[in-house]
Amino acid sequence: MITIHGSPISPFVRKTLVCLIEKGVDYELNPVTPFPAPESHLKISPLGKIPAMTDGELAIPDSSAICGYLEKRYPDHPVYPTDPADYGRALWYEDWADNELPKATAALFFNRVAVKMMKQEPDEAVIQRIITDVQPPIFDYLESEIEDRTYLLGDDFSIADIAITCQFVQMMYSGEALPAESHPSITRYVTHHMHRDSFKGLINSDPFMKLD
Ligand SMILES: N[C@@H](CCC(=O)N[C@@H](CS)C(=O)NCC(=O)O)C(=O)O
Repeated sequence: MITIHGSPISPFVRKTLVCLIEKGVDYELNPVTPFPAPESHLKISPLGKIPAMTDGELAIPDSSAICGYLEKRYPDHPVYPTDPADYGRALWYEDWADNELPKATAALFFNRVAVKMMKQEPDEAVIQRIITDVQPPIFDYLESEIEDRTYLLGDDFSIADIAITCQFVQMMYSGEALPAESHPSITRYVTHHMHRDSFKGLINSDPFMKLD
């Protein structure tokens, strides 16, 4: 049985759970929080981050490594494109969504919500700087990539759509709405994907917002 070690409110854990659900693979969740990670978690996740995955004796940390493993292990219902060019672009979007987009999205959750879990006060100046300075260039890039598309790559839902939607869900968990006025393509695209059964079930299990 696949076990995902981490908290479901992490966008990176959510990415692995959406992959598992899309592929119809059973899993269990071992709730681990990383601030700080327990000693036992470091054995399967040397950087102390979540998620990590175990499958029997096998341990793999990092959401991208986990999703790559799941794709090879469970090739039915693929979430990575087979076309080489689309595959390369999918890896790029996944990396961008995991490393650049969070500066504009998950950073709001961290500074508004996670800090309180760590018994600290949110810094409103930091939050405003993210909204006014950090978000525009990042959102502008994504808006121009999405245009009128439903899927970033071809006609299929892929890891690119999963990784990007995960980060916007995290932003919404901070109480921030999607940028409907300034970035209508992002808003339409994220709204569409977060209503997929895989995303909706996970979102409605978390305590932050409810979808019909
Ligand atoms: N590249 C990693 C990022 C994982 C990550 O940063 N997870 C956060 C929680 S959302 C974490 O564990 N942070 C703890 C830390 O950085 O020490 C992945 O994709 O799994």
